[in-house]
Amino acid sequence: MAPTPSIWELREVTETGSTNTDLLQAAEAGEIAHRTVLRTDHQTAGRGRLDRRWDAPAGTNLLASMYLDMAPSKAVDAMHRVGLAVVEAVAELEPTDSTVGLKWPNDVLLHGTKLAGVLAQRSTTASGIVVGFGVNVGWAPPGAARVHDVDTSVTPAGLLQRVLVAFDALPDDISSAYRAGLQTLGRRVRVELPGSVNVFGEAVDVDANGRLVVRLDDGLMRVFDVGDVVHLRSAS
Ligand code: BT5
Repeated sequence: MAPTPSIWELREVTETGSTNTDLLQAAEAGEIAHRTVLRTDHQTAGRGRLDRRWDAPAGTNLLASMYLDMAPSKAVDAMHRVGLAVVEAVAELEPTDSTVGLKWPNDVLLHGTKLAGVLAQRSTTASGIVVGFGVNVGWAPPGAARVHDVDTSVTPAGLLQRVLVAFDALPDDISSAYRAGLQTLGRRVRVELPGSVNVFGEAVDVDANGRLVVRLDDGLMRVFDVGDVVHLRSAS
């Protein structure tokens, strides 16, 4: 029988390579159920997008992944849900929640700097989606934010509970919530593309597939499904 929506199967380990990799392997071995969450205190090979690294000293930050047994076409929706859940969980801590938001495609920003990253991965052999999230709680690298900047009482395990509750409280259709939380819209941006190509313009929309629509400086409208965005000054 499928678990009821409020049930998460929570697994915790002291150290591992990457919680995303672990859940992908478990999915491929048929060993996990929908809504399994793995949290660790330390990753020795934490992954970002495009094979970049995700760093955190042992015991300082929230490092977790969830396995969702849903169609691959839902991967973008699932990734957006996790980003929004982190935004909601952190906004609850702060009196001025407008300072927490998203940068396309799915970074969580606190006071304009990166607080959390989300990495969605699909197995080539198993069904379902793994969505990992790293939230800086007690430590952040230079130029990034951490939850302890606004609330020093938060623990990684406590924040995970808040994120899961916020995830379950999201509506079925999150498109308007995602757009409302996306601080990229209306901003002048630099989009850094693979191959060290940069383009400049105004981020005007997100389409139904989660792609960013940018009006480039030459007036051309272009959509991006990959790339790193840098927020420049406000476009207005
Ligand atoms: C991300 O990638 O932002 C996705 C990060 C997902 C991490 C979680 S942790 C649990 C789960 N298991 C994993 O193995 N991964 C997921 P990206 O947008 O590519 O950002 C990576 C870049 O952010 C790096 O190249 C660094 O420049 C920077 N970075 C690394 N660690 C950081 C941190 N703790 N805070 C802010 N920036 C960081």
